[in-house]
Amino acid sequence: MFESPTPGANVSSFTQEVTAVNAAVAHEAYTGLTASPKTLTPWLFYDEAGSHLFEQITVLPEYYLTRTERALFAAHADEILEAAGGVQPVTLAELGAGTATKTGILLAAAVRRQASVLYQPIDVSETSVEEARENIERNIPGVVVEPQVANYITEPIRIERPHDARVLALYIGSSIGNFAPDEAVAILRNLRGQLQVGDSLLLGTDLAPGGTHNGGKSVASLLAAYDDAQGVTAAFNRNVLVRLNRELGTNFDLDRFRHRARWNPLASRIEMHLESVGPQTVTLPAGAETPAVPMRFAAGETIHTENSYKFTPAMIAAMLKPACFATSRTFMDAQNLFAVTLATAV
Ligand code: AVJ
Repeated sequence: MFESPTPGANVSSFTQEVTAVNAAVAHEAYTGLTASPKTLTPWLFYDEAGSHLFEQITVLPEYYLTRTERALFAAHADEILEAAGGVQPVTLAELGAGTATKTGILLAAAVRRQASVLYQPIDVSETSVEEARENIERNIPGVVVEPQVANYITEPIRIERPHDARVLALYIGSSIGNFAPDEAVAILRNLRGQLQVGDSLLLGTDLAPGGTHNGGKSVASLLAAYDDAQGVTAAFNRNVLVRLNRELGTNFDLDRFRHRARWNPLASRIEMHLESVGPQTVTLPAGAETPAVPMRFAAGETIHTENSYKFTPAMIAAMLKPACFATSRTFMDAQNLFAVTLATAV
């Protein structure tokens, strides 16, 4: 899904990076939009405007995920660090760190236990990890930040281990929810390859509605989190079309695609779609190696833009086990909306 393009030779690294991103966007759009059913991959959401819209989503009243996870970190940070480190110092490494806003709670707990903490944020976005470095180093003295720019899906990652330290790897924010079960296991296995027996993983997952583990979440409230009253999530979803219009020269008419959030109970996931309001044709212009393609949409036909998997405790265990992790503690809020699982590499 996250295939990395081969950048051309003899270009500056800036041009090379921009060219590589453009090629990846073109590749994803071409393959996804000529497939049946039509799909786009969720990483396409996160251009500058989309990243800003996502930040707005995290503070919406309907979007309980971010604030619930943050409260779990605040309540259990010391216990998490104690379990991960024991008598040893810890280093924290984070997949998909972004700007690392929630991680500060855990890093603050780590510097209470040891004089200096190495924090290794790993993210595809260089600007995000640089922002993370500035925020963290300014606000939490004692933390040394070593950012790594890498796509952890397609590229190898490298986690450094200062002498005697335990690694506490973070994969939080329900980021793993964007991936199908087999892809999720592959990501955790890749991470596990950098860890030693006894190191830890802290995994943040959104919980499924219903079920015995869950009292407080209805399908209706889950759907509201992905179709908010202010329309921020709708704008976030449609922004992918804005991006394709700008970067690839497609001619999507934004008024003719509706935001749809659906609960798929069999797959245990929220699906986001963009639904064509009537029959229409959109042109995907010719690319370097692809001809111009007319994309025909029937009335009601959708582009499937995102999956957001919702987990039961059994699903979390089933994902960790084949990646050689064993659950040591699970933290949930009083309403069982969100789970933070601390697992040990075995
Ligand atoms: C960033 C993948 C965790 O699935 O909740 C928010 C993205 N999509 N609203 C999620 C998202 C629509 C978010 N993740």
